[in-house]
Amino acid sequence: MDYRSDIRNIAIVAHVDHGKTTLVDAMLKQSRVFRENQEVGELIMDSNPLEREKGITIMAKNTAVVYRGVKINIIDTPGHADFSGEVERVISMADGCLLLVDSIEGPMPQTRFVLRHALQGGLKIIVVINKVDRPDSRIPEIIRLTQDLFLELATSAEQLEFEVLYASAREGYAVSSPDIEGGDISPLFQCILDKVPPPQVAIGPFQMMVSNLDYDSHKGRIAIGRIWRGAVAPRDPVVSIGADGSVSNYQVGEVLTYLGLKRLNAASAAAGDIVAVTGLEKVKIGDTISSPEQPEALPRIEIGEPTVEMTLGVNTSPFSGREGRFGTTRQLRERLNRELETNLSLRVQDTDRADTFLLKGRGELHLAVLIETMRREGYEFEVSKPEAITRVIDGQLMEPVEMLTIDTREEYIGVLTEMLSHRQAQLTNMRSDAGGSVRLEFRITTKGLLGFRGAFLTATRGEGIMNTLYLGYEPWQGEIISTRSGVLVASEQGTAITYGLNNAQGRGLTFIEPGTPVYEGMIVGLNSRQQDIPVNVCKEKKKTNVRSSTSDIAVKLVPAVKMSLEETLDFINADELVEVTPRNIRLRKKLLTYSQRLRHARAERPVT
Ligand SMILES: Nc1nc2c(ncn2[C@@H]2O[C@H](COP(=O)(O)OP(=O)(O)OP(=O)(O)O)[C@@H](O)[C@H]2O)c(=O)[nH]1
Ligand SMILES: [Mg+2]
Repeated sequence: MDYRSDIRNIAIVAHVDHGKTTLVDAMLKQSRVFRENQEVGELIMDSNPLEREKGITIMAKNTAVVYRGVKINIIDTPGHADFSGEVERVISMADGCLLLVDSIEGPMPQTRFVLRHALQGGLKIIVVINKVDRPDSRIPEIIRLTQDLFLELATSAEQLEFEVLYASAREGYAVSSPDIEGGDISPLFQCILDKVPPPQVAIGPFQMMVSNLDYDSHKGRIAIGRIWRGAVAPRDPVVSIGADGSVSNYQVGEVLTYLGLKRLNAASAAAGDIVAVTGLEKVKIGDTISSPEQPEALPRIEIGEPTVEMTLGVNTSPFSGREGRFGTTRQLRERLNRELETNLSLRVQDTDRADTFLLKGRGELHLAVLIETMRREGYEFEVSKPEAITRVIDGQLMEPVEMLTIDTREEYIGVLTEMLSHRQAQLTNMRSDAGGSVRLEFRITTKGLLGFRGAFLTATRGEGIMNTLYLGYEPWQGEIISTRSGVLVASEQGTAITYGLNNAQGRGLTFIEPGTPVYEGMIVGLNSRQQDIPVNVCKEKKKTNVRSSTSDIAVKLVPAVKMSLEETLDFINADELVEVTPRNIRLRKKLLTYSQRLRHARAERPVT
């Protein structure tokens, strides 16, 4: 074994929003990878449009900077629990990691998840207490909580001795002690050089693990990963070894290395570096690329199992085919298969209906992001309510269980525990401080959590943060009865008008504006009773020759309740669907006509 003292490979991991991507901004800007006066903005690595809109990282990405002649390959990772698969996928490329901990929030559920993975992977960890510029920082307490977390998760005594830096990613500095005035980010670079071990390299024929894929219209498929042994150059003959051990022959096109936001052509690259190679048309994530002389597979990447599923099928609404560019079974299948190549924690299965697929993911957001991406690409389709994935283990029905952590104000404890008791949650821990803030921890089934986020935000009037951590499978705890009331269902096809909507508002809340085209069976509102109510929102006022009063002319409608895609997934019941097109998101009953629904309800009713 040898070392590459000119390289360090690090991953940046943390709970959501603790400042990973902002820290990468500071590292990029201060290592002068940009031209003078070049406008680069903020959250540079969050390059995907949905990432920019949501303000969160969804996909792990590579970049690199050079500090004092040493190249630091940096992997930015997502902190949201639904994208945990991304962390699992890329962590093996790194020898060290920066564990960011927010100086106010402290260690959170996902901090635990990523730290556990990093420790298991044997990574050297540098703790970065971030956002120390904030006046309400609780540094000594956060350090203590972080130490507790290490005590709980460390697999060896050595791992308990970790470096700590204090940083403001946003203001671009890091210091070794909270008493030191902030300057720039160089203490962080220096710490990485000093503490993260340089990559070990094996001597021998070329061997690389593919951890990511990219596409380029000119270059074709690009395989990204770390070289473990030997070296590679353009036009080298190589083989790729697939999951089933099958071997394919290729010739390398280009070899690219990272610098800032660019990928540079290299004459060759050697073990220890993270590179991108072209020319391997069918290679997959997890495959090993190696020299034909010694084709040996590296251990494959292990990704946690999905916990939530929903169906995605061809749009069967009366408006099908009007708004999307792609929507046939074949087009949907092709698109989903393409997604499987990079979205490792996603699963797609056929169902007993040829035009419907079963999608399995790591959470509602994981699936919602895929749906939103497809809709923007011009696809239309329908999806069902997300449900927790049950399994039968040793003859027993099991379901996923999660830890739910809530940070909020004391006054909401009552309403939250009441809501959660209906969702099969058990309070496991409660801590409050003198200022009236409280942290609650619950053990809850994944099915109990589905749809809770919206209710939580309403109940706490935005004064709460909730986070979840997947714990494992436990025996089935029984059905949860839906507490949602019935919906208002359009009884006729046509265009909604003010008069009809005003009538509907007599029965409940409405979801659509006048002028919206509707079809029979489309959900247009929510009522306060248990049953669904059919309403004719296209109904016009009977024409008479006499105007009875001026109030008839200017009916004032209550503004429509608008839901985001994620909210609609939370909202619908098992007998309902969300119709997704590039232009609209509609809710509908699975059975469109009243008589169909009635017949179905009669057939379902137990015989007495
Ligand atoms: N005050 C302050 N705010 C910061 C600092 N670092 C990041 N932020 C803010 O925290 C928010 C989240 O920052 P991101 O860099 O997107 O966090 P992240 O960890 O990459 O988030 P995910 O990738 O979604 O997990 C942004 O609004 C940042 O401006 C800091 O040092 N000080
Ligand atoms: Mg980020």
